[in-house]
Amino acid sequence: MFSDVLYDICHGAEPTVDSVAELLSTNDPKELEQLYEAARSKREEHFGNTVYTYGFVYFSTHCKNNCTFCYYRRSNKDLERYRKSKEEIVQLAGSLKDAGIDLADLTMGEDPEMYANGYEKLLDIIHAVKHDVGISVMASPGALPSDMFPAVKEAGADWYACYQETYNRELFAKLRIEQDFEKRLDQKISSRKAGLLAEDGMMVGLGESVRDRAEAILKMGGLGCEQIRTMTFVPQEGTPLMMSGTCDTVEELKCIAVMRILFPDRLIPATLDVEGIAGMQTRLAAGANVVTSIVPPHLNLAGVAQHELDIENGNRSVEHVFEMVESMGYRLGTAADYRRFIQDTLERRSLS
Ligand code: SAM
Ligand code: MD0
Ligand code: SF4
Repeated sequence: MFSDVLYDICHGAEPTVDSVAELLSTNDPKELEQLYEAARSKREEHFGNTVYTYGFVYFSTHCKNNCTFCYYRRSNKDLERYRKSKEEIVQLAGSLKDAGIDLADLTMGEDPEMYANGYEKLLDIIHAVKHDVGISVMASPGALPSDMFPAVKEAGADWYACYQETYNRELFAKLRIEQDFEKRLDQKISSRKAGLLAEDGMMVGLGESVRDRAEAILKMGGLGCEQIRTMTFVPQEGTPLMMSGTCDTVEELKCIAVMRILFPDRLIPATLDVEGIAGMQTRLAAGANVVTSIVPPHLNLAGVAQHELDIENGNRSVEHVFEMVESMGYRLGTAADYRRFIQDTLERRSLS
């Protein structure tokens, strides 16, 4: 029974793929509300009503990979790609910091130009944003050789993000074609060994089963990743999966809630990159505690899953997001709070 399983898991029973799948399978409105309520109460215990905010800086949309779900895959010739200069990136990150954003997520496709000469440009950009701007930094540059992580840390990154998308190896092979499951998995382990915090993520709506979702949640949390996420797949023009149907975002909300209940002390994003600003409230109500993919308007920056939605109209702007978060009764965590969270998390990790 759903409510027994929920009660047991909330009170410390060891979760299994079966019990997690049971929680993810409900569509009963009353049970869904119980699930979200339980997630909110776990969040409250660990984070109070504080919500952190991340700015998204997609600084190069060039990519050598060909992931079937992604708009920026190399075979998609329908888009104009861009690559921002270090100066532009520093300026962008500076404006995010001045506006009160807690972290700059420096994201790129697997751009060979950034990888050249021992990842020189990438490291230089991370260094400049951390040291010239002074904002917390997440690096999302794709899969790196494992001996690069000390250099990424040294350059000034706090986080390294690399999403497995699924822990079903057959499905992985169809999505992240020509990429190595083990190598991507090891990114989380090697980056944490080098002293970085790590983020893992799963996509929902790409043909995975409910058990696959349960397994991914258990794996991502089990690796110790300090931030875990889920995003609903948004079909992209010019890609092989363009015509695939869309998945109801309630599936993503259930995953958010279950992640929060199982791993209450982790950061969990409410992304603006799937449903824009309209989707923020439901994700926070399901237990998320970080708003990600805030993108300033008029700077020609793209999102990933929604490359345009709510950007130019300013709905993904800092001001708009802050106003809405506060009107929902949350407290915006300051950059100093956020740095303390990072510090405390690293200290706790070195003690354990
Ligand atoms: N290129 C790097 C990589 O793949 O690791 C970093 C950025 S990648 C663009 C960020 C993530 O966005 C992917 O790992 C995937 O989870 C998500 N994403 C990409 N396309 C998506 C889509 N169409 N719908 C939903 N999420 C998507
Ligand atoms: C987001 N669009 O936060 C971004 C992206 C990459 N680290 C994150 C998927 O939703
Ligand atoms: Fe490239 Fe990342 Fe898109 Fe894959 S998900 S095609 S690696 S930008």
